[in-house]
Amino acid sequence: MINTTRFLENLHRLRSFGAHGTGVIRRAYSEPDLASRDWLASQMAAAGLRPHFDAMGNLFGLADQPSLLLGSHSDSQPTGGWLDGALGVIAALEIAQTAQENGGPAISVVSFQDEEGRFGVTTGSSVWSGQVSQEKADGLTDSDGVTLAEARQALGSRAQERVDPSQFTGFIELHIEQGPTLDASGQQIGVVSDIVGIRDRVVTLSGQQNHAGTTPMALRRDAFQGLTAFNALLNARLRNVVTPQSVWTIGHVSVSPNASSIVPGQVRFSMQWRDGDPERLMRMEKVIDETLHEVASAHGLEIELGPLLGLEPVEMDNALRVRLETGAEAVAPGQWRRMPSGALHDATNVARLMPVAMLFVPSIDGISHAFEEDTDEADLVAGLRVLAHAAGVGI
Ligand code: HGY
Ligand code: MN
Ligand code: MN
Repeated sequence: MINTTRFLENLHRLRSFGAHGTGVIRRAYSEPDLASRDWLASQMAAAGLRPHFDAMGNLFGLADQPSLLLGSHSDSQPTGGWLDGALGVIAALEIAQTAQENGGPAISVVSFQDEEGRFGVTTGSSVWSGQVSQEKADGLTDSDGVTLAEARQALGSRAQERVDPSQFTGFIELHIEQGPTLDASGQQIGVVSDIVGIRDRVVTLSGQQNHAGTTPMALRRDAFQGLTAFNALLNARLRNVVTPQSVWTIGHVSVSPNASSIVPGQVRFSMQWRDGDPERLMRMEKVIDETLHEVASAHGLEIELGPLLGLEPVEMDNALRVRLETGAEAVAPGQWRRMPSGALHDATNVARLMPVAMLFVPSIDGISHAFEEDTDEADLVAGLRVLAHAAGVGI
């Protein structure tokens, strides 16, 4: 029998690593991230699985025969919520533990590393799936200029060889929705139809740092003014090529030298956009590039573009999705829907290797990537039960 008390206790235990108010600060490779992974490894061993870290720090709990793989990630955003990723990992652990107690079926568990993109986009599963080579990923930097190669040295002797994906028959990821749809409709479960695609790159605009009192406005090459002009123009122009599902975000900005009496000489910012249609992603890219060049020329700025990172939209596997839908109807009759995912997930990368499917539970007020992120306990347990159904583990 699924033990919901043990499941909720373990979810709160994982929350204690890097706890910050109601949320967590557990960036990939940080001390709380590695401490939580060591704890997870001990829990995997207690569930009869063989814990195994690969060179990226992806942590697998391996069954000793071919198995379904369940899980998600346990790293967090710089200021993250307690359920993003954690729910899928702890639910997987509970189902593996129950399967061990029931004498089967074989279930393996994973917590991928750096899903939250300290170094890019879903970095750990990108490397495991072959989407990005280890060598290329190692050159990626975080917003402080630390390379992935440097950061992953913190794994020390944990790091071992790549896990062979051919031992897994499929992958199912339980996650919070992170948006408003289920909460607003009062439904308990979302069965994912497809996951949107994403593009993400760092842009640097460079002008001339100068005195804020003596430099006439007309002579300035102010990088921050360039960024604000770019943002306003981009918002106006993208509206011609997008749908209500398209999103774009400038989420990280670093102004240099960031002093009140200095005309900013440089601004470095993240430019991210997402959509379910690969062609629209390309059209958005074209608008972004043209607008950048136009603004740079008008403000006397130089442009430097970081590598364009991205993942294509993917559809979920039909057979696994139907297993989740059958489970959803059993656990929450009439209280579930099929829906796309606007958030990125490791499942996108894993789909290169095996059939994948995902399910969501509601996020209260649709809030995520924030300390306030939360989900009703009844919904957390409903998600666990649907996952158990789909995995064929007695509930
Ligand atoms: O940003 C995302 O969609 C994911 O939470 N990493
Ligand atoms: Mn997540
Ligand atoms: Mn996230």
